[in-house]
Amino acid sequence: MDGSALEILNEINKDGEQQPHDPGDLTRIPDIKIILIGDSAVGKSKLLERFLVQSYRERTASTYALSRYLYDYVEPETGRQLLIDFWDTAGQEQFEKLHPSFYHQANCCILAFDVTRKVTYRNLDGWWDEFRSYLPDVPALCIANKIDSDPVCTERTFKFSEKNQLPFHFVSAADGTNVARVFSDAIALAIQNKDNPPDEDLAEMYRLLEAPSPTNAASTDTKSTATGPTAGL
Ligand SMILES: Nc1nc2c(ncn2[C@@H]2O[C@H](COP(=O)(O)OP(=O)(O)O)[C@@H](O)[C@H]2O)c(=O)[nH]1
Ligand SMILES: [Mg+2]
Repeated sequence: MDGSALEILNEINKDGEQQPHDPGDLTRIPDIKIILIGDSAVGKSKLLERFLVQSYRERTASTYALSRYLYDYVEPETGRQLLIDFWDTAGQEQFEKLHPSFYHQANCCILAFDVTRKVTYRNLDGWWDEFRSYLPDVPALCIANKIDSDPVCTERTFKFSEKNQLPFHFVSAADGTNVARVFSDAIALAIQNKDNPPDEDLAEMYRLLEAPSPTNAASTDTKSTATGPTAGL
C-alpha cells in the first residue's frame, strides 16, 4: 500500500488504537468492491487516505502507489460484517486506459474531478463511457474535489452529474469536507448493488426459482414449461 498511509497506520497502531487488519493484506476475500476513477492528480488517493486513516499529508506529486485497500465495515442496521475492497488507480490513468480487471465485478464507482483544473471535469465523459462500457448497471457517484482551494466553486452547477443522474458532492481531501459522507454513500450503494443484482430479469428468475408458484407447487410436471424466454407472457 501507499508508503505514507502505511506509516500513518503504524503510528496509529503504536498509539494502541484498534486496527484489526492491515488494509494492505490482500489475502482476505472481499465482499464488496468499490473503484475510484478520474484524471491523474484529482486527489483519488488522498481521498482514500483521508477516509481510511483520517489523515492527509501534503504531497507535490500525484501518487504512484499500490492501489488496493481493504476496509472492515459493519452495517449499522444489521451488524453484518463486510470486507470492502477499494481499488485506487496506481498512476496508470495518466498514460493509458485502465485494465479491464480494474472494473471487473465492481459494486460502485466514485468518479472524481478537480475543481481547480477544468480539463479534469471535461474528461469525466471519457471516464464515464469507459466505466459504463464495462459496467452498464453499477451505481456511481460524482465528486468535485479540492474545494478548499476554490470555495466559490460550490456556488456553481456542474451539469455532468445531472445529465447522467448521479449523486454529486463537493469534497476536500485536504480539510475532510464531505469525505466520510461520500464513502458512506458509496458503501451503501455498493451493498445495495451486491444484495440486489441490477439485472432485473435474472433477479426475477432467481425469485421464481426460489419461491415455487402455486402451479408449480401443485404439480411437478409444470416445471419445464416456465423456462423459455416467453414464459409468463
Ligand atoms: N488543495 C488540495 N489539494 C489536494 C486535495 N486532494 C489532493 N490534493 C493534492 O493533489 C495532488 C494529487 O493528489 P493524489 O491523491 O495523488 O491524486 P490522484 O492521482 O488522483 O490519486 C497532491 O499534491 C495532493 O496533495 C484537496 O482536497 N485539496
Ligand atoms: Mg493516485
